[in-house]
Amino acid sequence: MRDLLSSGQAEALPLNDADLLLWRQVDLGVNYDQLMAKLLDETEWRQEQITVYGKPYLQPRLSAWHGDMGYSYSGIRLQPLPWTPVLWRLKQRVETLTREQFNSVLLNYYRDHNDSMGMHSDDERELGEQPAIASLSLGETRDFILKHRWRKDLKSVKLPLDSGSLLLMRGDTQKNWRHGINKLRRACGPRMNLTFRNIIPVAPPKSPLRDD
Ligand SMILES: O=C(O)CCC(=O)C(=O)O
Ligand SMILES: [Mn+2]
Repeated sequence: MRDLLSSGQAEALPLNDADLLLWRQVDLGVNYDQLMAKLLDETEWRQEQITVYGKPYLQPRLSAWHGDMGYSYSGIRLQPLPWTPVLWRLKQRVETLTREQFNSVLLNYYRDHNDSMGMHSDDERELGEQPAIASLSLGETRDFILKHRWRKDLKSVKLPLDSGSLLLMRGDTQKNWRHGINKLRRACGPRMNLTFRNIIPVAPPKSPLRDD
C-alpha cells in the first residue's frame, strides 16, 4: 500500500472499516472515449433477469462477463465469454497498477440516467474473504454511493467516478460497506464500468441426499 501511494498515482480514501485506493486518471495508452466506443461496439451486451426476494426483474443496465471463470449472483449464473485483446490489455494494465491478480471482468453499461445498480456488497463466496476488486470507469461521471452495513453513525458517502478513474476496493470493504449507483433525475450520457475480479473455485454445497 505504501508503495502504491508513494508512486504518487494512487490516493487512499479515508473511510472507516474500508480499504479504498483511487487513481483519478489512469494511463491506459488510449483515449478514454475511443476505448469506450470500441468496447461498446465489440461487447455482446445482455440485459440479465435477476431474482430479488423471489421476484424476477430485468437489470436496469446492460452487462457482459468475460474471463476464465463462471460467476453467480442474485440467482443468475454467468458463463464467461473469452478475453478479447482489448480486455486482456486492460486487465494487464490494471494488474500492474494495483499489484493484484484478476481472472475475470464484469462490464456494466449505464445507457442513461435511468440505468442504475442497487446497493450491494460483492461478498459472494467465490470472491474469497477479502476480495480485491478494481473498478475502471469510462464516460459520464456518476456518483458511487457507499453505505455502511450496520453503523448508523457513519454517513453515506458519494464518490464521483470520472472517466479514466480506477477504484480499488480491498480488505474488509465488502464485509462492512454496500455500494451502488443511483438513477438520476436529470438526463445524462452513457457510462461504462469494468470491475476486475478474482474468482476462486469453490466446491458446491454437498447434497443432503448423498452420503459421501
Ligand atoms: O458501476 C459501478 O461503478 C459499480 C459496479 C459494481 O458495483 C459492480 O459491478 O459490482
Ligand atoms: Mn459491486
